[in-house]
Amino acid sequence: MKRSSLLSLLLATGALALAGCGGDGSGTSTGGSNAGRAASSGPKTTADGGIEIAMKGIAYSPQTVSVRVGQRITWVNEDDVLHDVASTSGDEFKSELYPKGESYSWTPTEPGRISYVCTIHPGMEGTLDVTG
Ligand SMILES: [Cu+2]
Repeated sequence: MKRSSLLSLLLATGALALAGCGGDGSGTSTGGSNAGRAASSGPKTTADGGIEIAMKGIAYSPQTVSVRVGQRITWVNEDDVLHDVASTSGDEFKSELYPKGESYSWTPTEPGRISYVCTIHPGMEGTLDVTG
């Protein structure tokens, strides 16, 4: 069992390197393979009224989310690599790195704008607009 977790770590590292090579788009190229995915279609709502943000393709989806104070936010890792969430301005939160299929939840307690990042993927950033 030790061996298979080492293998998945190696795979994750390889995927990360690939993503690093391809992920340099500056936003508005029309020929890009995943252009058009930038438009957010609104976050998923969970059964208890919380909000779900996917970590997919080395990005948060949707990238910017409006939430209310007290509304639980859950980040679900759908990638084959580890991700985390760590706020860089505004209210503070930080998760551990976690693998595909796992999630981290945090509930804002005050209004404000929060910027957050994945600490191992430069450019993987998100914003929460918390309203009272
Ligand atoms: Cu990440």
